[in-house]
Amino acid sequence: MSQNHISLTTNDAERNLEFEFVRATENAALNVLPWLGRGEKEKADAAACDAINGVFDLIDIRGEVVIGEGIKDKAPGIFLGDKLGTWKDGTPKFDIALDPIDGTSNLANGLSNSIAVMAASQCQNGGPRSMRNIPAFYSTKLAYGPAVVRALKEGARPIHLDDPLEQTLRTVAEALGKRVQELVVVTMNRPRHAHIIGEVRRVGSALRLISDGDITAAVAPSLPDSGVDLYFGIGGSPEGVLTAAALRALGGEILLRMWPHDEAERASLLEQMSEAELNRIFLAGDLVTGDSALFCATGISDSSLLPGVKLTGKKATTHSILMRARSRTVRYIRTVHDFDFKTIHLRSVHRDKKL
Ligand code: VTB
Repeated sequence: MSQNHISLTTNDAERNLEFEFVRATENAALNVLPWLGRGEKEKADAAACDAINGVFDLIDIRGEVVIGEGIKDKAPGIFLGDKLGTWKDGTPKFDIALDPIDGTSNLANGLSNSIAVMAASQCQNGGPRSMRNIPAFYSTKLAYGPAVVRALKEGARPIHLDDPLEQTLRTVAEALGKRVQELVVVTMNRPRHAHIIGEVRRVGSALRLISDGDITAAVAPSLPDSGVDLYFGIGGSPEGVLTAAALRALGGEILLRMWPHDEAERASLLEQMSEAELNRIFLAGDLVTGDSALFCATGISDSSLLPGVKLTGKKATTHSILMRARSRTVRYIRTVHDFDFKTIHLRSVHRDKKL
């Protein structure tokens, strides 16, 4: 047991409040169910945001959204700078990152791999941000699990984003005690990934192509039973920061570098930062910097991370994962909600809505 564990007390705000974050993602997952497969991305997103706000309206924290979603999809969302919680004087302060639905298109098409997801970091009033907002729309991301991290610490050949993929696959395979042909690599099915797809196939590792939702994919290699060994691809930058919060708690790693998608974006990023910063490779600890990091997600439709919501008559079962970097405790929470009694708290209705 580390000193860390011993110093935890019941006054630890992060430890007490983490369950409220799960209530929020559960509430979002339940509230978007009517939108599953209905082709209405924006309405689904709005329903998830309403439910997250609805739960936080009851919680005595001062939460500030430092990484939000919505702008990207031009959808209703919870935006950068939004406040979550009651903001009563003296209540604990958190930087919050969230993606009310990661995999909105999947959800709208009734496909698997959608989750409601949040990360938070307890911070000091007026202190520096504890989660870095990466301004590029997309980033290149490579994520692997704790066994690879250990092997690298013990002297395995370092992994670099620009290495030939075959070399990375061999390093990861060796770290995991597998043959490269036994590795499972996940990437999103996009034309921009043609070289990744081609290389993985040429080397002979198994490839799982997903349509959307790369947080589950990038967290999966850090979970023992996910069946995924490596995530590689170009996806959303905010999703990379959320992934980093999870990896801080799981001991995995992400390498992330901004990927301007055209010259105009590149020029606009270079107005905000130097070339060196644009080319910098961020690790999980650079993206989520404080010692406090919590991550939680609730499955909406089935993914490699979590089963989706199961409806049985007037009850629903949700599956969530909740973890904290300080304790590295990972909880899988299976919750049965009884709609005859359950209240779905929403901000939009000043009174609570019963299903
Ligand atoms: C990425 C990925 C997300 O949307 O942002 C993707 O990180 C958008 O990529 O998880 P495209 O522009 O190529 O469609 C998600 O898959 C879902 O928000």
